[in-house]
Order: sequence, then C-alpha cells, then structure tokens
Amino acid sequence: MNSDFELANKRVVIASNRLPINVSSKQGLLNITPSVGGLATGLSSFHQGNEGLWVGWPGMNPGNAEKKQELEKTLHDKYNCFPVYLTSTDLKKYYQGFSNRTLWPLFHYFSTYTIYDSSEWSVYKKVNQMFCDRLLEVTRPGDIIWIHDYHLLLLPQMLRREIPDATIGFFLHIPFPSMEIFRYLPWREEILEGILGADLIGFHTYDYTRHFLSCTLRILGKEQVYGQLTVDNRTVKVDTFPMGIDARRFSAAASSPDVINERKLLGKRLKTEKIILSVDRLDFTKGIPERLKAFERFLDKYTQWHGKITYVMLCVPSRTKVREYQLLKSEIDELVGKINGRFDTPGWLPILYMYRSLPFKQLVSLYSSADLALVTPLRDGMNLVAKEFIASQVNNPVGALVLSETAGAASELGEAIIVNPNDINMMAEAIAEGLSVSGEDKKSWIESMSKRIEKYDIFKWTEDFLNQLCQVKDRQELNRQFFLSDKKQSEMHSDYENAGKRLLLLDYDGTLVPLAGKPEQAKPDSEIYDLLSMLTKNPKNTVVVISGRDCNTLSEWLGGTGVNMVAEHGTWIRETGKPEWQLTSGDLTAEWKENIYPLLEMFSVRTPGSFIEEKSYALVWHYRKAEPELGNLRSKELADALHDMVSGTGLQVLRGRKVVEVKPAGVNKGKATLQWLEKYDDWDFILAAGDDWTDEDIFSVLPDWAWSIKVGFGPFTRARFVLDSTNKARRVLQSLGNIGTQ
Ligand code: ADQ
Repeated sequence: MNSDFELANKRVVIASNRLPINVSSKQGLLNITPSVGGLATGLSSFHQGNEGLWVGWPGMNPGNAEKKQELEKTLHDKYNCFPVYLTSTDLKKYYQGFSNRTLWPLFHYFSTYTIYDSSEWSVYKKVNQMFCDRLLEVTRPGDIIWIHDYHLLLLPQMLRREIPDATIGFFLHIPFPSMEIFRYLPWREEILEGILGADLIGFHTYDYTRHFLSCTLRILGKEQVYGQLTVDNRTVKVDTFPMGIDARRFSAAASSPDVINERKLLGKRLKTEKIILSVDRLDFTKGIPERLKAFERFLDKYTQWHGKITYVMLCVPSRTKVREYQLLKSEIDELVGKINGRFDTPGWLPILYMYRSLPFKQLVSLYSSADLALVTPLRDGMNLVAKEFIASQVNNPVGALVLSETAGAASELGEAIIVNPNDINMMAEAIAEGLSVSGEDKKSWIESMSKRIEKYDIFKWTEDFLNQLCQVKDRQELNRQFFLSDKKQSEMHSDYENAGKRLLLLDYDGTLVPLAGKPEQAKPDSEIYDLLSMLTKNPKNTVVVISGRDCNTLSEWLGGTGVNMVAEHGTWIRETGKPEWQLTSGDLTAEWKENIYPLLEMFSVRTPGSFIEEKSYALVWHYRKAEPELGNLRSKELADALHDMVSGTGLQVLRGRKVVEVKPAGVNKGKATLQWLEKYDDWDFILAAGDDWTDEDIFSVLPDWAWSIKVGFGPFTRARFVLDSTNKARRVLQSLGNIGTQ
C-alpha cells in the first residue's frame, strides 16, 4: 500500500504543549526566540518545510484583545502557528502540576517524586479540552492531526469524539513506563483511553511500545495482534519510531566558516588539551549530580589529566518554577563549587559551568570541538543531544561518546561507551577510556553511528510516521467495507423475506451473549430466549445453535426455545422435537482424557484464575480469569506441550478465545454445518454468525452467497461481514424475526 500520494495532498497540523517559538514581551515589544527542548528542536525542521500548522502555548498571554490580535497575526503569518493561551492557574496546575509533578516523574520511574493531586488533574483535563477546541477551529476536513507528548494525553480521544473520522497520530517523546509503574496512576484508565483516540500511537523504543501494549491489555483488557488493537470499530496501530534529528543541518553547520571561527575562539579561550562536554536541560532525569560525582572520582583517580582537560557543562534552565528543579539547581551549584574548589589551580578550572541556552552556532561549535561527550541521563525517552553530537563530528580527530544505557538512544547507538548512570565508578572509568581511546577506533565508531543518524533523520522519521498513519487510515477504510452496513442489512432483509427455506447457524458465547468470566455466568437472558423462540416459531426457519458447550448446558439453557442444537463443537447433535442427543461420528473415544488431564491440571495450578472444563469427548482449559499476559504465555506453552502429546492420536488441539481445547480431530463446527447444509439442497437463505476461531470452520464451508457474519472485530476472518458486538448481532436477528411476524 503506498500512501505517499495521499500524504502529499494533506496538511499536517501539529499540536504540542509549546509552540516551536517562545514569545516574550520586552518594553511592550514582542520578542520571539526558538524554543529549546527535544521536541521543538526536532520537529521545527519539519514544520519549516511543510505548509502545515502548529497549535500550542506561545509562552505568554498578551494582556488585551488588541495585543492578542497582533500576536496571532504575527504567529500565523510568519510561523504558521496558532496560540492556545494559558492562564497562570492553568500553567501552575496543568503544566508545572499534572504534567511535570505527576506524569514526567512517574513516566521516568521517579515514583517517589510523583504527586497525585485531583485538582491538578481537573485542570489538565480542562487544558486538553482547550487544545481540542482550538484544533476544531483551525483544522479542516482531510488534515492530519499530529499530537505530541505527555501534556496532551487526553486530546486524541477528545478530538475523536468531535470528529469521528479524523486522522489522528500521537507520539510520546518520553518513556512509557512498565505496567508496574504506570498502574500507580489513579487516572490510568482515562489516560490510556485518551491516547487510544489516536489512529497511530508512536514511541521511541520497542520497550516503551511493549509497556504500552501490556498496560492496554492488563488495565483495559484490550488484546493486540501485531501491534494492532481494536477500539470501538477502529483499528489502532502502536509502533516504534526512534526520533531522528536534522543531521545535515548539524554537519553542514560544523564545517561552516562561522562555526570554524567560533571553534578557534573557543580554543583560545579554554586553552585546554581536551574538552569534555555535556548539554542538558536542567532536569532530575538527566543524572547531572551523578555525572559530576563520576567526574570527581575520575579526577581523584586519574591525576595525570589534571590541568589538561576542561569539562564544559552546559545546562539550559527548565521548569524553574517547580520546587524539585530549584532544589536540583542548588545541588548542582554546590557540587560544581566543591569540585572546582578541590582541584582548581592557578590557570586551570576543571569545570566550566554555563547555565543558559546557547545559539545554534555556538552549540555546534562546542559539539564539534569536544573530545568526549557525556550523555548520562538516569532515564531519557530518546536524547537528541547524543545524536546532535555525533552529527557534528566533522573534524579529525573526532570525539568519543559516553552514553547511558537508560537513554532511548542507546538502542540505536551501540558503538558508544555504554554506562549505567547510577554506577559512579563505571562512569569515571568510561571518562578515562573515552579520553584515551585511539583516533582510529573513535573514527570507526562515529562513522557507523553517523550513517544510521543520517539515514533515519528527522525527515525520514516524520515521513515514516505519517505514511504509517495514512496506511492505518487506509486499513480502517478497508475494514469498514466489511461492516454490515444498513444498505447490506436491507439486502439481507429482502433475501430473507423472499426465501422459502432459511437456515440460521448461530454460535452461542460471544455471538448471542457476551463472554463471561466463568462459563456458567453466560446463561441466556430473557431477551435472547424470546428472540430464539420468535425465530423458531416461523415455519420457514431452521435455527441451529452450534456451540462448544456440553449437551447438558445447552439442553438446560436453550431446550425450551425450539432451536436445533450442536454441542461440543460438532460432537453431538439434537434436533428440535427429539429428546435424545446423537453422536455425529461413530468412532469417538474418551479414554485419552485420563492421560491429558494431569497436564491441564499442572497448568491450572501454575496459572491462578484458570480452570479445567470436562466435556464428554473434550477437555478445555479456560484462562479468561487469569492475569492476561501470564494466561497468554501459559496457553502457548500448554498448546505446544499438547501438540507433542497428541500427535498421531487422532486428537486435535484448538486455541480459541481464552481457551485451549483438546478434542477428536475429525469433529468440528464445519463438519456439523455440512450435515445441515446437506439436509436440503434448496436452502435459499443461509445466515451464520460466530465470534471465535472455531466458527471460521462454519464460514469456510458455506456457499459464497450465504450471509456470514463475524461478531467482534479482528484482523482475520473468512466471514463476508463484521458486526462489532453481540448487541448488534442481536439487533440484526431481531430485525429478521420481526419480518416474519409482520
Ligand atoms: P529533552 O528532555 O528536552 O527532550 P533532548 O532529546 O536531549 O531532551 O533534547 C534537548 C534539546 O535541547 C536538544 O536539541 C539540544 O540541542 C537542546 N539544548 C539542550 N541544552 C541546550 C542549551 N544549553 N542551549 C541550546 N540548546 C540546548 C524530550 C525527551 C527526550 C527526547 C526528546 C525528543 O525528554 O528523551 O529525546 O524530547 O523526543
């Protein structure tokens, strides 16, 4: 499927907390500067080359309507941006509060820093709604809406409610934590449902993707198939997109005359043999105190480097109004003072600490002058600094990179010197290694990493994400064609009405009644009882409930409705009006059960919540009530073990919805269906409905013209049509039943 053409015709509207520019006011005049931070620097390059829009907080709230208008005009005309204005309370509770005191620490595994405050949550919801309202104003049909990051986790669902067929992508720039951490959130369901409003959900690494899918399964009970989930009637895709940078911009700048000049000035000013560099936003996730301690340990041990190196530590101020950040700033100031105080000599200062943002050229001059970069966050979604440093290595000799294993970038930049950022000794040794490594080694490491960074740059990353988003929309469109539309239903009605001999083959669990935790809880309610009775009363109808259930249960539950019944996936049959159940095959045995039972028992003991159901000619292991991931894993193990045991015995192992079943191989719902089909050769209406893999056997033996319906949405089926719930299946049957009575 190629979606390039479609993409080329679409406008991309980005929504993120901050616009890529920051507006402030100096003596009544607007001052506009680029925003700092991974998302803004990364996506700005894309935005500048695209006709699209960007919606977000501009960094200030102009006092009066006239100034607002002036700012909006400038933002729109010069930058294609639309502001969302936040009040000081919004900023306090939504931004400093829920975003940065709840989500940011929790998602970076700092659960002890995490504050749970319901008033902050309320404002978070309100601000997400403000973004939604703004997007509704500025978007037009056909736009691609691309929502970014943890500040706007509820926005995809809010927009989906307003524009059900919108194309919505969501990308998270920070880690998605494991289920064990995420479950701490009191609003975990709302957050997951909020994100699932998107059509495509992207993360930097496979681990984050895996964690998200594990949370949607364990918290919302949503099963995934190849990273695809079904939300209402929509297919939602979850995938990994490691974010790139505008690599050429960095390499070109590093060789430009301006930067060469900057480098010379820097060399003169620093007068040092080697430069060690770190560049971070000042944030507790970046591991700055740990890194300073490692640098101190290095100076203690490797005295031969005294006087020959300078550690340039560049920190950009961030979230300065949040208390934890203020405390961290004091801690860093003290550590720098202590280390410089311990080791400095006249003419040598070990650490040059800059607490500010630097213009692009100066930043690149630092990157390209450094002999060693220290990128050692305690946790980081990706970390673009590591990539920017590598892209700027145009000089000879090139620099070395020490990189934390807990930065998303580590999964792509394996040639770096990888460290555990909590291990001070390991980091001190890595600094020593990075300074001494041969030029040749460094060159080959940097070359390999540069190639990767150039290949998957920000443009490729964006294209990849947006193309996949269009493909998901194409797939949704394709799936929609299989939905039993109103038009198709009217066709079905007239087929039914004109038919003299109708066969209705209906599965029970998951088709007529919703799946229940325990088999005995899925008793027919009065509606289904009345519905079946109504259908069977019509003399033109032959109604067959064809189920995996045992004979007793079916007799007890459905005996009074007048339906024909097929039990145990086709092992037994009981025709309407006949008192006895008949075996469909003469050569069935049950002795094998005593050999298989102990294995199922062992799995039941090891899997809390699972249990065994014994039927006359089948054994079933149920795990619907088990913890979903454990249940899935155990079911695969059990099916493997059973396959080995039953090979050559005439038995078959079936993996159905939350069950593993062993039964005679020659028996299945398809064979039972054939018996009904062959009863008459002049059926002129056939309808079959089922939800499970076992029902695919029914669909596969039906004539092409039969109305076959898969209940519940799944990626693969042989049925011609799909209905998304038992409720809808009932409504369809009800409408047929009504025809007969009119
Ligand atoms: P950040 O946490 O902001 O981003 P990072 O990816 O390192 O982290 O990006 C920082 C950006 O700010 C870089 O582009 C860098 O050049 C710039 N920068 C830092 N200090 C600077 C300074 N003093 N002067 C000028 N520029 C400076 C979040 C996530 C990351 C993820 C990105 C992108 O936390 O894990 O990589 O988004 O998804």
